[in-house]
Amino acid sequence: MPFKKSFFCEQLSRLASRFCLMFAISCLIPGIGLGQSSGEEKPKIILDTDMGSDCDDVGALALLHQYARMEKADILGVVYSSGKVPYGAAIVEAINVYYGKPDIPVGASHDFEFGDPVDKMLAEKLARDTAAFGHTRIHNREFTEQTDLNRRLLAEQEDNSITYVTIGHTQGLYDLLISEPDAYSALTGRELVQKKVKRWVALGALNAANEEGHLVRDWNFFFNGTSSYTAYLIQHFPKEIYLVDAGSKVLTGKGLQNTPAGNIVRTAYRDWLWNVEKKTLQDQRPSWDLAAVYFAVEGLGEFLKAAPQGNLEFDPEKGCRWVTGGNAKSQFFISEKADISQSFSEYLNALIALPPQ
Ligand SMILES: [Ca+2]
Repeated sequence: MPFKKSFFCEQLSRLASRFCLMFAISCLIPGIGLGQSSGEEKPKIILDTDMGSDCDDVGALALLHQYARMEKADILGVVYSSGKVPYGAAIVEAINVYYGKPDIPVGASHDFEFGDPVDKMLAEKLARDTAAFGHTRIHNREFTEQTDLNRRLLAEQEDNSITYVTIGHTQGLYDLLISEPDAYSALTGRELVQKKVKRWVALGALNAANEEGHLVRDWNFFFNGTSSYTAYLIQHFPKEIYLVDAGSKVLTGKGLQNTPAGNIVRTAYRDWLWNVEKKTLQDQRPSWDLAAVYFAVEGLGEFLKAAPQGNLEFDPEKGCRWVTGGNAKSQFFISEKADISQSFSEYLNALIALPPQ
């Protein structure tokens, strides 16, 4: 029975290599750094995304699912805080289905005038393809309104326990912060955040710690009408803020090449790469949002470092910059260590290539 024997050997070899990869990755995860302390429980995360505008959000959610699978993080919920392309929440649901977690709460912006107007990764096409990806909802309006979901999630959690991660616009978190008491909580948004949120991790303020002290404007904090919301948050957010400036030279995509054709993460990467840059998975692309999720779960780990103590100077019109000095310890600026782009890229590619369950 040569066929059966070789088939069995192939399966065994495949399982062994998967086990080795998982083992190698769990050994690689250093676990603790700035943002987490030794003995601290795994982070409970709300992920606030603008996927559709870009696809590294898709990789970031895939990465977060793998952390959850390894019991390194809990996913409390995901918020899609864009409305002009009202199909990102469906992609979130499809990714959750792929990873065997269809019941993770998903909220969405019901403001259809806000966000990036360009659907760069064919989000509408993917959202409508429920037959391929197994999700059930298509349009943002079919999902819980984002502030309703955020307030419910916060009200349900223990005090000082939530890591709120923005890898897109800042309007969703702003809306939460200025929200009024409701059926979920008698607290205002500010009181609720003060009580329940532990830290805000933001992919934003890219290159703000430049040596020349130039004011800079990055996509998440300044574009698509976000700068006034960001300015309010930088000034009024009542808990620690971690600004992550990492991932621009950390390329991902290759790791998805051998994942199943039904993997929506692979499909979204492939479509974005081709539509925007006429490139393929082999060519890869930057990984800003994955770097933010990495920091939210692992802290500084092997690849990141913290800038000297300071705070973010923020002008909604002119830009922002990291100003070193002062005694305030509520804001932190996180960037890449030198010469880690290749190893960070391999690390992230290996994680997002892992099977869903
Ligand atoms: Ca994003």
